[in-house]
Order: sequence, then C-alpha cells, then structure tokens
Amino acid sequence: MFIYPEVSPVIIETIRSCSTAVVIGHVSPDGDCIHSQIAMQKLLQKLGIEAHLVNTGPFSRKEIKQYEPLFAPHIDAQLHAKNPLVVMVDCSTLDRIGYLADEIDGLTVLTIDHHASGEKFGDLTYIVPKSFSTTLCIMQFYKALDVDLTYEIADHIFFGLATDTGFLKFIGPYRGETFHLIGELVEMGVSPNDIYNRMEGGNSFNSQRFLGQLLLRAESLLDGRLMLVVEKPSDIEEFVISDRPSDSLYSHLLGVDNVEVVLYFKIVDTDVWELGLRASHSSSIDVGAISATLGGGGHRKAAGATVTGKQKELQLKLINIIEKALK
Ligand SMILES: [Mn+2]
Repeated sequence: MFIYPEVSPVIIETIRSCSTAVVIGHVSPDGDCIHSQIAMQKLLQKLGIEAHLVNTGPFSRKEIKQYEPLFAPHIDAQLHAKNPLVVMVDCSTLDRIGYLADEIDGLTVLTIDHHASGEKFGDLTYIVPKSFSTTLCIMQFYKALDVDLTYEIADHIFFGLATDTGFLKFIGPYRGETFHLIGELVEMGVSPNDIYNRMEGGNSFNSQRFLGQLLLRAESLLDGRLMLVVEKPSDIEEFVISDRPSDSLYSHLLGVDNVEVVLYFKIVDTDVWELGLRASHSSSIDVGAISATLGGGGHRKAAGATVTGKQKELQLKLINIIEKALK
C-alpha cells in the first residue's frame, strides 16, 4: 500500500503564517483542478486566511461550468500588493498556467500536484506522482493542518479523484490507501452514485448525437491497432462542439478488441488542429512521447498537441509515427 509523504513543517509554517493567499490552477481546467482549488481555498479560509481563486479558464467542460463565477481571471495589482502566498495546484510547470506566469512574479509559490513530467516550479513543493488526483494531496493538507473535513469538502475531493481516474477505472492493484481515503469521504456523506450522475449526466442532446456521428466516422487502421477520428468543418455548424464528448469517444473506441491507440483530430480553425491521443491499458506505446515531438504534452496513456497544416498530410505523418512506435 502506498503511503503519502508527510507535508513538511516548513510548508505548514508558511501556510500558518500567511494572511493572504491566491489559489491558482492550470489553463483549460478540469474537475481535479477546479475542485482542488476550491478545497484548498476552504482550508485556507478555515485557518483565517483571506484566500482568492484565480484561473485563466476557459471553463468549457460541462461539469465545472457552474463554478466559473467563483474564479477571477487575473491577480490584480491590489491583490499582488498584499504579497499573497501563491498556491499552485494540479500543475507544476509554469507553461501550464498561461499568462498567470507573469502575474505571480515576485511572489512565494507553494506547488501541490501529482504530475510527474516537466521542470518543477515553486519555492515549496508537495508533488506526489503516485497520487491519483491533486484533491487527494489536498486531503493530506487537511490532515497535516488538523482541519476537519466537512461533507462539502469531502464531495470536492471525491469529484476530483473521480475525474482523474475515469470514475476509479484507472486504479490498479495494491492501492488500498486510495480506497481507505474514499471510505473516509463516503462516511462523511459523499455519494459515489450521486457524483457519477453529476459527472456523466448533464450532456446536451447535441453532444450525444455528435458522439454517434464520430463513432460512425471512425476508421480502423494498422490492422485494427489504431482508430482514427477526424472532425469536418460542417460539424461546427451542425453541432455545438464547445462541449465535445471526447472522453466517451475514447472509451468506446479503446473498448474495441485489439485497439491500442485512438487518434482524434479536433477542428480549432482552418488548418489548425487539436490532436487527442489515447493508448489502451495493455499497450506499451507512449503517446505522451509522441505528442512531445509535436510540441504537446501529456502522459503515456493520454496526451494532446495543437498542430497546424493540411489535415491529410498531418494524418499521414501521424499514422507513420504511430506505426513505428507500435513495432
Ligand atoms: Mn489532476
């Protein structure tokens, strides 16, 4: 069983002695980022600290949209002048926070994250790559600072964990500690059933129809090891695609026998594409390494990159790279 590292006395002292803080997260936030930010803000407030939430957005994912009003888009001069402690969550590299990288200049930064790659940023860090979510790292801070969890905070923590684990599907063996922590949250009144419905429900009819369209259009390549899906310009007119059904698409296509990689071309603009890459649990391919060669980022199993050029040419190039990587 994995044991979370202790939150260092220096970090505890730094938090206890600050009077103002700003909690920031990464661009295009997801459920783990937003719920980590909120859970951290509540912890700081319980310690009597004035705590602000800042995120560049966009808040395009449906399950986090409702929280947008809680977040400011900037650290304004007035707040900066108070010399707040910056708590950066769910990311540990400066390129993940967009223009906020300039706005935190000169401030002390505490980084709390569970990502493994990139050059770590922060004066103080609590980075646990083995943690399934940043919210579980924040839970360790509640324990270390001796602040009781409430139902509301437990719900934020579970939601972040559910987001990053495909509702616990990505957790392998010998990780009983995560289920012990889940046990604590559920005993606080958190309902996994309710969280699942909030996470997976609430889709627009259009996004489900769009999912059907993309599944029909998927091509099976490289002897069934690669699934390719390409959006068309007409999709933008026919469907509202700010809320793409990407996660469902990946999980449906990775569920096809022998599929190792899903490659999804999302239209951003004329000749500008956002690539989504996903690898199956059993494949040894590293899609993070592939996206890194294209200037993108991610993990072994999930990665993305923004590329420019003619779609057909990009497609040929990508199929080639993937074919070599699959050998
Ligand atoms: Mn995360």
